[in-house]
Amino acid sequence: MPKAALILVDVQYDFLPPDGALAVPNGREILPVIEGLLNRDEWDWPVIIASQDYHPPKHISFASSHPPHEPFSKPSLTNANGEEYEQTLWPDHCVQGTIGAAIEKGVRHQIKVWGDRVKIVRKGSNIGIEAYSAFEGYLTEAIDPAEPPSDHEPQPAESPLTRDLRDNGVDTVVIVGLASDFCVKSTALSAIDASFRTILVAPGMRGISSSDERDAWAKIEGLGGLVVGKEGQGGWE
Ligand code: VGL
Ligand code: ZN
Repeated sequence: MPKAALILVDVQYDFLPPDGALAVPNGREILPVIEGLLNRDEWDWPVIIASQDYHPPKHISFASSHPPHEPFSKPSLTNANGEEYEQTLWPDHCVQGTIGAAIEKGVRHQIKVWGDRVKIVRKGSNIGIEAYSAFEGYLTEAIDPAEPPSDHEPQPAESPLTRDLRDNGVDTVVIVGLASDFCVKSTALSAIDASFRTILVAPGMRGISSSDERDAWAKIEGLGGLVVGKEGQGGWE
């Protein structure tokens, strides 16, 4: 029997309309899909991971940290090793300790029912490093947005999430969340790279750009991942 973990990527107020700082179009439409996946009578997840984009103020991905660059521009920046790379700049979002960084309340309440099967993964907490994938984050028990920010350690070579999933005998991950073209995509690519059987539930995600969402799905499928429920095909249950 496959043992599948559910990964809820960044279902946080700043990615949700109407008020999110980086609201993903139609992002709220994923909430009932997630509610269905969290229905204990139908599913029995041994592990549920909820990731949280969790930036300090003045994070490197914020346009406000690079005047005069504007949000959604893609300037080339220089990393700590002196190499140039392209960084998409965002409005300030998911700042540690703010409501925008909090996981949406309904999801928070629904996952609580699963007790210690649930773990939170926080990422993007290093001020100088962008981190889209949940596999780049660190595990925490904290779920309340009022929790003080954690001053996390540098990451070990193996992703803490990979290790935790393997320790729990997980071989398959089912991924939903926001945004399909950034953090969901990156999380799926990490999962494939770490040899997990990787399944994306299309109705449970939305992209910042729907054409980029399509490209992301094609890339993931090309690497052996599965995207179920595209174009209202249904049948993913
Ligand atoms: C995300 C842009 C910046 C995401 C996070 O969750 O997809 N996108 N930070
Ligand atoms: Zn971010």
